[in-house]
Amino acid sequence: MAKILSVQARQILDSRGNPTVECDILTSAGLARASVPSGASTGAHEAWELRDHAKPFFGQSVMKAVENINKKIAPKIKGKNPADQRAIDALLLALDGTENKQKLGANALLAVSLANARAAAQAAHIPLYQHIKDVSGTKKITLPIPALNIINGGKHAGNTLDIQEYMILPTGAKSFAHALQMGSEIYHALKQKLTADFGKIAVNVGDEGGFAPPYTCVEEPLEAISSVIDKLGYSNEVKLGIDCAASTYWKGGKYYLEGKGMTADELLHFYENLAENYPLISIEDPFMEDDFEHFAELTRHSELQVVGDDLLCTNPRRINAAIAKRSCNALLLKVNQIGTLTEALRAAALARENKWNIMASHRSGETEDPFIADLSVGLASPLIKSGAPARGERLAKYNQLLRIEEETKAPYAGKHFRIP
Ligand code: 2PG
Ligand code: MG
Repeated sequence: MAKILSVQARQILDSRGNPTVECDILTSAGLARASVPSGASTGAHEAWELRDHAKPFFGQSVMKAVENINKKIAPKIKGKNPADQRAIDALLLALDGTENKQKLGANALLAVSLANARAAAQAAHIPLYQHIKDVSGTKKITLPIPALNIINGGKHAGNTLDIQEYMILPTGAKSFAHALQMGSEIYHALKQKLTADFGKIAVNVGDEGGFAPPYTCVEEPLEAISSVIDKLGYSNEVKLGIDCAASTYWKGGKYYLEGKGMTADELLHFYENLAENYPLISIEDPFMEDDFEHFAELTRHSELQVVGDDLLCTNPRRINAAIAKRSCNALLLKVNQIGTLTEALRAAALARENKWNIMASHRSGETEDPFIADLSVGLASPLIKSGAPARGERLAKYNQLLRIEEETKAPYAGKHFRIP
């Protein structure tokens, strides 16, 4: 039996240059390391990200969370067997003792929880995705469809687009490698089109590696991306998705798109029109984070995959509320929204039991840790989103999926993809 010999956390920087937490767990089987991502369009109901609010890094340093790991968590988990993820996570939750992880910080808890999963896999001499498959009881692993975010707006870019993410979903690819190839070709063809249309200023990128062109209208990116897909002959294989992150354009009871205020009912109509005019199959956070009712209306009235991100916050309690109200048909799974792997797996299990789709997800502030790649395979989640097919912290996940596909020859989820 492997034992945890030592736990050492430190502050590192994420892809936006902001501090975040990394944790090393040493066992007799070796060193296991994990780091924690951070969002910009964060949901109000996410677990607590502990920041120091002191002078260094303009308040963003995470030395308290680091200290919580090194001084409070480390002595309690030393000597434990990492194989029992539930027991380790239960201990972390008990040490914190608050509903939203406010005492020790969800960033502290998650760094330990994820590093522990790696330590457990190492000790068992199995890959991380295999360990996650075993812990979550997945029957058969698959390689996920990548939802590649190729145009950035909202809080992730310095342009005036209201919609945060425009994604391409190569559902008709033959394999994950083929999906990534098509995604990369579309990305580069779009770069050429944007350069031709606006000059090279338009191909600067946003936080997730997608271009941030000077479009102002919601439809323009859909038009541009569709035309590139058509030109490359991929219109049967590649569909579109958007993440509205609608809480960011909801002010005083109205939704503001392109400067015009809309009621929720008008907005619903607007989305239905988009779905009629473009090959859109997936829409995330179409309404503000507490509007379970309009989410439900869109799910009922459209054939779209309606994904709950800020609505659900990977929180089993909120997922249960959404199930009862039939608010969506897909879960965006972000481990740092909830704070431990066990709770994230519980969220995924709830989604699965209710026949929802699952999209494993990065955050806009990322590290080079590819954990979510293994997570998506171990859970056989039909989808993963990790930004554009460009920038190292985004590719860390997609490249890990290439390796896993080569190693396992597991089937690509696109073949059986359907909208619930
Ligand atoms: C989202 C995410 C990731 P952020 O809204 O889905 O793309 O953004 O991490 O800023 O919340
Ligand atoms: Mg989102």
